[in-house]
Amino acid sequence: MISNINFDGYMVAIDIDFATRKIAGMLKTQKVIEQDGDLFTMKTLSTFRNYYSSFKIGEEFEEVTKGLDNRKCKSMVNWDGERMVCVQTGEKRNRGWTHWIEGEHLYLELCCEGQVLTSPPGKI
Ligand code: RET
Repeated sequence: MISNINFDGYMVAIDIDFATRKIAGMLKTQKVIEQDGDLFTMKTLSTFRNYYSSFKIGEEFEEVTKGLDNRKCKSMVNWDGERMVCVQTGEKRNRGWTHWIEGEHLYLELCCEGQVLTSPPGKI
Protein backbone atom coordinates (compact mmCIF):
# COMPACT_ATOMS: atom_id res chain seq x y z
CA MET A 1 0.00 0.00 0.00
CA ILE A 2 1.49 3.27 -1.11
CA SER A 3 -1.29 5.67 -0.19
CA ASN A 4 -4.99 5.91 0.46
CA ILE A 5 -7.86 8.29 1.13
CA ASN A 6 -10.35 7.62 3.92
CA PHE A 7 -9.13 4.33 5.39
CA ASP A 8 -10.30 5.70 8.75
CA GLY A 9 -13.82 6.50 7.46
CA TYR A 10 -14.09 2.98 6.06
CA MET A 11 -12.95 1.49 9.36
CA VAL A 12 -15.51 3.61 11.28
CA ALA A 13 -18.21 2.34 8.89
CA ILE A 14 -17.35 -1.29 9.73
CA ASP A 15 -17.16 -0.44 13.48
CA ILE A 16 -13.43 -0.88 14.07
CA ASP A 17 -12.56 0.49 17.51
CA PHE A 18 -10.45 3.63 18.01
CA ALA A 19 -7.22 1.95 19.13
CA THR A 20 -7.25 -0.58 16.28
CA ARG A 21 -7.96 2.23 13.78
CA LYS A 22 -4.94 4.19 15.01
CA ILE A 23 -2.65 1.18 14.58
CA ALA A 24 -4.17 0.11 11.25
CA GLY A 25 -3.84 3.65 9.88
CA MET A 26 -0.06 3.49 10.27
CA LEU A 27 0.39 0.19 8.43
CA LYS A 28 1.89 -0.27 5.01
CA THR A 29 -0.03 -3.35 3.96
CA GLN A 30 1.07 -5.71 1.22
CA LYS A 31 -1.24 -7.61 -1.08
CA VAL A 32 -0.41 -11.07 -2.37
CA ILE A 33 -2.76 -12.38 -5.03
CA GLU A 34 -2.65 -15.99 -6.19
CA GLN A 35 -4.62 -17.15 -9.20
CA ASP A 36 -5.45 -20.61 -10.46
CA GLY A 37 -7.92 -20.11 -13.30
CA ASP A 38 -11.08 -18.71 -11.72
CA LEU A 39 -9.85 -19.41 -8.19
CA PHE A 40 -8.23 -16.57 -6.31
CA THR A 41 -6.55 -16.21 -2.94
CA MET A 42 -6.04 -12.68 -1.68
CA LYS A 43 -3.69 -12.09 1.21
CA THR A 44 -3.64 -8.68 2.86
CA LEU A 45 -0.48 -8.72 4.94
CA SER A 46 0.77 -6.35 7.60
CA THR A 47 3.03 -6.38 10.63
CA PHE A 48 -0.08 -6.09 12.86
CA ARG A 49 -2.67 -8.44 11.39
CA ASN A 50 -3.34 -10.33 8.16
CA TYR A 51 -6.54 -10.92 6.25
CA TYR A 52 -7.12 -13.83 3.89
CA SER A 53 -9.87 -14.43 1.39
CA SER A 54 -10.36 -17.18 -1.20
CA PHE A 55 -13.06 -17.30 -3.81
CA LYS A 56 -14.10 -18.46 -7.25
CA ILE A 57 -15.23 -15.87 -9.78
CA GLY A 58 -19.05 -15.78 -10.05
CA GLU A 59 -19.64 -18.09 -7.11
CA GLU A 60 -21.25 -16.82 -3.92
CA PHE A 61 -19.34 -17.70 -0.75
CA GLU A 62 -19.68 -17.07 2.93
CA GLU A 63 -17.06 -14.56 4.00
CA VAL A 64 -16.18 -14.00 7.64
CA THR A 65 -14.23 -10.79 7.97
CA LYS A 66 -11.98 -12.32 10.59
CA GLY A 67 -9.72 -9.84 12.33
CA LEU A 68 -11.61 -6.90 10.81
CA ASP A 69 -15.22 -6.53 12.05
CA ASN A 70 -15.76 -10.30 12.29
CA ARG A 71 -19.05 -10.19 10.40
CA LYS A 72 -20.49 -12.78 8.07
CA CYS A 73 -21.26 -11.70 4.53
CA LYS A 74 -22.52 -13.46 1.44
CA SER A 75 -19.88 -12.35 -0.99
CA MET A 76 -19.44 -12.68 -4.70
CA VAL A 77 -16.64 -11.56 -6.97
CA ASN A 78 -17.03 -10.88 -10.70
CA TRP A 79 -15.09 -9.22 -13.48
CA ASP A 80 -16.45 -5.92 -14.75
CA GLY A 81 -14.23 -5.53 -17.79
CA GLU A 82 -10.73 -5.43 -16.32
CA ARG A 83 -11.94 -4.63 -12.83
CA MET A 84 -12.54 -7.26 -10.20
CA VAL A 85 -15.66 -6.36 -8.25
CA CYS A 86 -16.81 -7.91 -4.98
CA VAL A 87 -20.26 -7.40 -3.47
CA GLN A 88 -20.45 -8.23 0.25
CA THR A 89 -24.08 -8.67 1.25
CA GLY A 90 -24.82 -8.67 4.97
CA GLU A 91 -25.62 -6.46 7.91
CA LYS A 92 -23.86 -3.45 6.37
CA ARG A 93 -25.36 -1.77 3.33
CA ASN A 94 -23.43 -1.01 0.16
CA ARG A 95 -20.41 -3.08 1.17
CA GLY A 96 -17.80 -4.29 -1.29
CA TRP A 97 -14.57 -3.60 -3.10
CA THR A 98 -13.05 -3.20 -6.56
CA HIS A 99 -9.51 -4.12 -7.56
CA TRP A 100 -7.82 -3.11 -10.80
CA ILE A 101 -4.37 -2.59 -12.27
CA GLU A 102 -3.24 0.61 -13.95
CA GLY A 103 0.33 0.83 -15.19
CA GLU A 104 2.56 -0.51 -12.46
CA HIS A 105 0.04 -0.18 -9.67
CA LEU A 106 -2.71 -2.24 -8.10
CA TYR A 107 -5.68 -0.14 -7.05
CA LEU A 108 -8.33 -0.94 -4.49
CA GLU A 109 -11.54 0.85 -3.69
CA LEU A 110 -13.50 -0.33 -0.67
CA CYS A 111 -16.95 0.87 0.28
CA CYS A 112 -19.30 0.39 3.19
CA GLU A 113 -22.50 2.32 3.87
CA GLY A 114 -21.63 5.89 2.77
CA GLN A 115 -17.84 5.58 3.10
CA VAL A 116 -15.39 5.02 0.25
CA LEU A 117 -11.74 4.15 0.75
CA THR A 118 -9.82 4.92 -2.38
CA SER A 119 -6.53 6.09 -3.89
CA PRO A 120 -5.51 9.70 -4.36
CA PRO A 121 -6.21 10.92 -7.91
CA GLY A 122 -3.36 11.35 -10.37
CA LYS A 123 0.14 10.49 -9.24
CA ILE A 124 0.25 8.16 -6.25
C1 RET B 1 -5.95 -4.70 8.53
C2 RET B 1 -5.34 -4.43 9.91
C3 RET B 1 -6.33 -4.65 11.01
C4 RET B 1 -7.49 -3.71 10.90
C5 RET B 1 -8.01 -3.59 9.51
C6 RET B 1 -7.33 -4.08 8.40
C7 RET B 1 -8.01 -3.95 7.09
C8 RET B 1 -8.02 -4.84 6.11
C9 RET B 1 -8.78 -4.70 4.91
C10 RET B 1 -8.66 -5.70 4.00
C11 RET B 1 -9.29 -5.79 2.75
C12 RET B 1 -9.09 -6.87 2.02
C13 RET B 1 -9.63 -7.10 0.70
C14 RET B 1 -9.38 -8.31 0.16
C15 RET B 1 -9.80 -8.71 -1.12
O1 RET B 1 -9.77 -9.84 -1.43
C16 RET B 1 -5.02 -4.07 7.50
C17 RET B 1 -5.98 -6.21 8.32
C18 RET B 1 -9.36 -2.89 9.39
C19 RET B 1 -9.66 -3.54 4.70
C20 RET B 1 -10.41 -6.09 -0.02
